[in-house]
Order: sequence, then structure tokens, then C-alpha cells
Amino acid sequence: MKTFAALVLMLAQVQAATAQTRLKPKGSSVLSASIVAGVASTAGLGGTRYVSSLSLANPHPFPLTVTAYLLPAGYNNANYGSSARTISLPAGGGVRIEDPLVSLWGTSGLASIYLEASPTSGNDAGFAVESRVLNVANPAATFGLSLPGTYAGVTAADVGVASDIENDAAYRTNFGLFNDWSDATTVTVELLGDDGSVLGSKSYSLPPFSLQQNNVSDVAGAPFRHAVLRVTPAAGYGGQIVGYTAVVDNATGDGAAAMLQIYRVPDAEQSREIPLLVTMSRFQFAPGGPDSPPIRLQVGSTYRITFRSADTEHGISGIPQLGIASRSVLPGADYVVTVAPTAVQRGRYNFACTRVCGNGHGGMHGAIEVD
Ligand SMILES: [Cu+2]
Repeated sequence: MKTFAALVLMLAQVQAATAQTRLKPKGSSVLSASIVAGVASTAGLGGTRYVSSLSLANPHPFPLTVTAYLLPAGYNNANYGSSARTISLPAGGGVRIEDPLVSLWGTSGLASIYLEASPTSGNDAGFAVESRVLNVANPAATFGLSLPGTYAGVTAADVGVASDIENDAAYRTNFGLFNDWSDATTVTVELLGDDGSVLGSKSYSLPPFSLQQNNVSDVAGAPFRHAVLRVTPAAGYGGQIVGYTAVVDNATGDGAAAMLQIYRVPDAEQSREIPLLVTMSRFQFAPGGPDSPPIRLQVGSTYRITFRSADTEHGISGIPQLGIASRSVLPGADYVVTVAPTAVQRGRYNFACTRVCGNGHGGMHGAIEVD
């Protein structure tokens, strides 16, 4: 029995050591947490020097204790717990911490900061946090951008999208991706032109609990005035990617920031093909016409249409706008085609039998209506 108990204990320890987690531990006493993805204390391009501040606000009528952890860019931060710093917020109060990388941790460069709060009373420990990044190269006039703390990121069921990306002589764009997961992961980043074409695509490896910041020229080298950035996590990824973009004026170093927006990918049920059988017989398409009702298709759905002959050789004249070819259809030899109509394809499309199948062949015609 003792040996068995020891074995169970050993197994439990192994499981504890290999358990995958996100930053906010489930079932712990942590009631609120936030990730500030991009915090800087570093020189940038063109003589710029970027220094962040970190501001917190406590909306509650009781004091709050917030623990802040440092997660340097590009490193495995699985042991982030040793970087804990405590920030005390009076009831209703706030604080601004100047240059937190230097003032709290005595370091520099680029990092993410993870913050979690414990209430001293009450059940809710929500707090507000944001980071201001200033270009301080000219002491007479600073300017910069702001990044909010967030806990919303891109999961394996989502894509992340940033709509305002520029990379040309006037502006450059940096993007940051933070991996909120205890394992390393790979993220696919694409740049899409305004017509939806792929300008460039690249995969990035993100160590546990770490940030990667890159310039978009790393994804697509050719200059462009406007593009869309799309972020797709690896299949089966258990964490969240918290992302941001910063468009920077090449002449001044002034920047504008945005958080990556999150879109849920339709599940398999919604994207499933809808089967639709069209039976061809002397001298009828059913459905289709001339006596049967038209074939009705809805914009946004995908149909798998089977044209099947019940008696002799018929044919279908093509509808190239919908991707339907001109084909002969013999009994036992179906013509199967997938049609996914879009909004610009709304309307009525006529078709006819293309094989002389008997005396009524001339009247064997039908229609597809897309609405
Ligand atoms: Cu026919």
C-alpha cells in the first residue's frame, strides 16, 4: 500500500510539473489580472528613445494590492514568479510608475508586464491599468502612444486582425505578440493587401510567457501604404496571443498604437457544405424548372450541388459566374459542384439542357436564384 501511495504521489508531482497553464491560474485567489504587452526602456530607430510609464487605478472603496511580474521579450519566462513586485493602491486611488523596467526591476529593453490583484476586502479586485510610451529623445517635447492592459487575446479558435498597417518612406509599423501560455508556441503572421492578396507571411516562435516585437518589413519586404495584419495561432494552442501594433512616423518617431482585434473563426458546423440534389429527367430539372421551382441559394452558405439524371443523357449549360461548368450528365455519372455564393452574385441565373434528349428537349430549362 505504501508503495502504491508513493507512486500516486510521484504521478501527482509529475503532473504538477508538466501542467500547462495560462497566466491567470484557475481556482486561485487571483480575482483580476491584466497583461500590458509592450513596455519599453530603450533606444529606437532614427535617434528616438522610448520610455514607458505604468499607471494604475483602483475603482473600489477598499485598498488593493497588485503584484507585477516582469516578462522580458524573447525569453522563456516560465519562472516569472521570482520577479514579483508589489504595488499598493489606496481606496479609490491610483499611481503612475515612471520607467518601470528601470525603477521596479533595474533593467531595460522591451518587456511585457503581467499584473494580478488580490482584494483586501470584497470579492472583486478589478483594476484599470495602462502604459504610456514616450519618445524622450528631445527633452523639450515628448510625444508617444498608449497601450491598455488587457486580458483578451487571440485563442486557437480566433484570428487577430490589425487594420492600419503602413510600411513606406513616411511610416513604419511594429507589431508585438505576447504568448500567454506555459509552452512555447508558433504564430503565423500574414500581411494582406487591400484586395485580400497575401503580401507576405511568416511564422514566429514565442517562448513561454514572452513577447516578440518585429517590424512588418520582416513579413513583407516591399513598401506599401496600407495593409492588414492577420495573426493565426497554431492549431491546438491553449493560451491567448495578446497583440498590438504601433505605426511610427519615420521623420519624428511619433507613434500611434492599437490592440490586435479578435475575430472568432466560424466553427465546422457553420462552414459545412449543404447537400443539394438536382434530378434531371425528360424534360425537367427538379428543382430548377421549368415546372419545378428555381434552385434557391443563400449568400454566405456553401452548397454541394449534385446534378443527377434519372433516365437518359442530359446536360447542363454552364454558369461561369457561380463556377458551374457546362457538362453532360448520364445516368450513374453525376456532376457534383461546390457553390458558395457571395453578395455580388445575388440574382437569377438561367440554364438549359444541352443534350437532345427527346421531343421536349427545347423546353427543358431552369434557373438558380441567389438571394
Ligand atoms: Cu434534357
